[in-house]
Amino acid sequence: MLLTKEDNRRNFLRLASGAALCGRSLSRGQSGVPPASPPDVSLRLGRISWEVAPGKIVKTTGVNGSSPGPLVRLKEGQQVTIEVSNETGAPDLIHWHGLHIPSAVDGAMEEGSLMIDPHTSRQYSFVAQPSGTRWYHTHTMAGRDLRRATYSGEFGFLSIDPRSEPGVYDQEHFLAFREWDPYMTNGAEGDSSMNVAYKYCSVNSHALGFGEPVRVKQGQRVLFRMLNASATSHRRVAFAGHRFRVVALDGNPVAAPQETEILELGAAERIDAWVEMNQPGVWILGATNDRDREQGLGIVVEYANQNGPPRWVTPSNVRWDYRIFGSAQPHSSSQAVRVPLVFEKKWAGNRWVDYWTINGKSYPKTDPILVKTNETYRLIFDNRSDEAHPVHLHRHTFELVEVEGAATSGVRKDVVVVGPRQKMEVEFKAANPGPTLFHCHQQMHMDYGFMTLLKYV
Ligand SMILES: [Cu+2]
Repeated sequence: MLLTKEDNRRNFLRLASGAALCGRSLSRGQSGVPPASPPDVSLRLGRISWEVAPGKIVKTTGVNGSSPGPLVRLKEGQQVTIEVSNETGAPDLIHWHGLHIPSAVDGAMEEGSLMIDPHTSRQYSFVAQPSGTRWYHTHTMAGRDLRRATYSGEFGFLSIDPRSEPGVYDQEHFLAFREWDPYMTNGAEGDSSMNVAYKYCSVNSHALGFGEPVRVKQGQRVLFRMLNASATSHRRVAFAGHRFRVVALDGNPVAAPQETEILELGAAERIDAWVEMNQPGVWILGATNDRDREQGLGIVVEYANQNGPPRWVTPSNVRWDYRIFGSAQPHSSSQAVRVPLVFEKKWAGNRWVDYWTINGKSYPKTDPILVKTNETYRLIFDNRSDEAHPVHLHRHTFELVEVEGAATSGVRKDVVVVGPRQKMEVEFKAANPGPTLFHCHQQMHMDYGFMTLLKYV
């Protein structure tokens, strides 16, 4: 999806006119029933196949014939109706990730959103908020069926433009980091539990060097809106010859924008970063891990009038730390109700998938987190496992307030990676009544117990 702002607008308009046609055809034959108002956007889930890399065909399910699906571009505060039709052959539904919307349309069955039966459609109507880089994805369960859930290609960007457009960039590109053709494997280093590996990687729908490059001109400021759309993998990303200026995490502007050499994204995390194009050449923006990059996880950035093979420069080993984007001023919220959440792994046995627990219990037996409207809560994450967990809270935005004992503020997110054996604290205001899912976004962790519900009482 390498589009300039103008292209995006055109793309969105095309989408909207297609949607209107679809809405009319649906009301046909229902005499006596007033036709539903036509949706603003129509998304069709169905089988797709395409050449991700030379000679490598991926077969999966996607949206409107591709993966990622179309960019859905909305205006903050806009009332929108999105129709999703399901031609995947199995019950499905779509979650609008990072939005503050009612449980019934959030797109998680655990919250009460309805499944879309095969060969039927459903409309999701909501007010688009808050502004920022959001995304949509299927929210089904996969278990060991790696054709399902976030292993599939059923996702796309959802970008909500702020009421006041800051737009101080020359180009905007949406980049989704992805893997394809998942398969079950034994974990590494004597760990005999089952895990997931992949055959190919891509940025958007093509492997490194196979799709269209990002074409830039010297002196341009280019905004990259990046998403780790992986079901299970954590990513470190660099742009050879350049540095990123990180301006937003999970779509939310950070207190202290910073220049960085490396970006790190857990599953479902987003980073908005500018790059000043001041190193003419042909370069690779991609995974720092050589094997992942060789499998396709990267994209070529080509300056005008430059040619030759794209260059990669091995970056330093600098550590990723959310706190550099925050303010050192501690968050002043002594009123927050503390909610301790301990994450542990239960080894299930050789060639079995491990179970995950929150405070000793696996979903659906986990204890719900009870909240009162307009009170502030501090979730205290205590990861007692050796794996990182990108934990996600639906329908709310939280603020990081403590990372490994150090206070911070001004970094607002909806997914945060709690590192191995790490402690982290976040706060949020319970201001969106309705059942709310909290879970690890690593699909295999989520499917095997790492989930609970937050309930307004
Ligand atoms: Cu996890």
